[in-house]
Amino acid sequence: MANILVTGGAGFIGSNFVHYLLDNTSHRVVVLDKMTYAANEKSLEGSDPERFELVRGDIADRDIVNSLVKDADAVVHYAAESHNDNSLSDPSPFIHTNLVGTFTLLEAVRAYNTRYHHISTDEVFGDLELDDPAKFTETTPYNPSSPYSSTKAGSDLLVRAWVRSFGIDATISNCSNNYGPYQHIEKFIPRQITNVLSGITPKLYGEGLNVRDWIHASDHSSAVHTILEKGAIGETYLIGANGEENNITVLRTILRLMGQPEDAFEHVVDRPGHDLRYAIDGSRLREELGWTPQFTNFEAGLADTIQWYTDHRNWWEPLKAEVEAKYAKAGQ
Ligand code: NAD
Ligand code: TDX
Repeated sequence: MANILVTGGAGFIGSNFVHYLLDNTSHRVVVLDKMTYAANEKSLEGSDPERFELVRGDIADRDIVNSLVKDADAVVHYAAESHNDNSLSDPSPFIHTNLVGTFTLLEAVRAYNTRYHHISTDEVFGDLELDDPAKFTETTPYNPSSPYSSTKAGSDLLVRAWVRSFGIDATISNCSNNYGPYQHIEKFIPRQITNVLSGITPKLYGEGLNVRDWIHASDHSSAVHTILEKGAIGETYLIGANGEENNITVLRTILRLMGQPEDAFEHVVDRPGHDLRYAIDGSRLREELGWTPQFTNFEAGLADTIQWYTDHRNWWEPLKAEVEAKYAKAGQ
């Protein structure tokens, strides 16, 4: 049994990972989370208090970070400002959390010689053309587009430098777009599901031809756990499940699964600088570490996710009016 410190464990992917660890290992889990607008304490309800603790605090706060890292056997770093649209309206929290926060954690794991796994995104590579057959690999050059993705790219480069200069025990993973339970309703899939459930017309940016490579959050968790246990120190692994779909197809599928006409949506103002396509070549993780995803049928995963939001109105309904008011101001 080990003590695992999970930053950002009250957010979407972090809370899925906490449930994964509690259900599949005997580890003790401490979550450090600032409880921003993106966090939800309800996402961690039911966690065994003998093996789980939630600490409210900022990853850029050196004292709290040092006190928790000192007692941890490993740190898995999910905490971030994560939404591209927010980074376009105010980049400053992205600099603070994604860059200064990551720096603070790196200094702590360096001081206490602690195993560190860094969670990142495929958006650090920029985007691919729609008609380009290429996919991102571990050697694709960094070319981020937005304030969000540039701060994630910067945080990855800090980790690489701390490995090279100070010899910290770190691994990095870059994952594609996640979907599943506990995702904030500002994001594409849960926004549209909860729009339908609230009687609001779903909103598609531009023509909706942009492609995202979808993976279920539960598969992301099993991949991170595999890397934590078997990954080579200093290495980067891309995580993906061959889930490429364009946005209009995803939206039509959601509408069909929810018993609505497939054209019951409206086109709204496009995202400035909108990345065209992301696609992950995840063969290294599969071949070297033997990981495979469980959710290989995207439509079945979407149906489960629709069911989860239908069954958990009390989780998202209090947030809905504020999220939609913010989008309405931007014409989205
Ligand atoms: P999220 O926005 O749902 O959750 C982020 C969590 O971090 C929240 O609980 C928030 O309170 C916490 N947090 C923010 N600032 C903090 C700070 N200064 N100190 C402590 N806690 C803080 O994000 P998510 O979608 O779950 O993403 C988690 C991680 O996964 C991020 O690093 C993100 O870049 C990465 N990622 C996300 C996706 C995706 O599709 N959502 C894909 C690949 C990688
Ligand atoms: O209402 C919407 N309508 C719409 O068409 C919203 C919110 C989004 N979109 C489009 C924009 C994107 O092409 O859907 C696609 C997905 O949008 P988001 O859910 O905002 O995700 P994305 O910008 O692709 O980034 C996500 O995946 C990579 C996560 O938010 C990041 O944290 C992660 O790094």
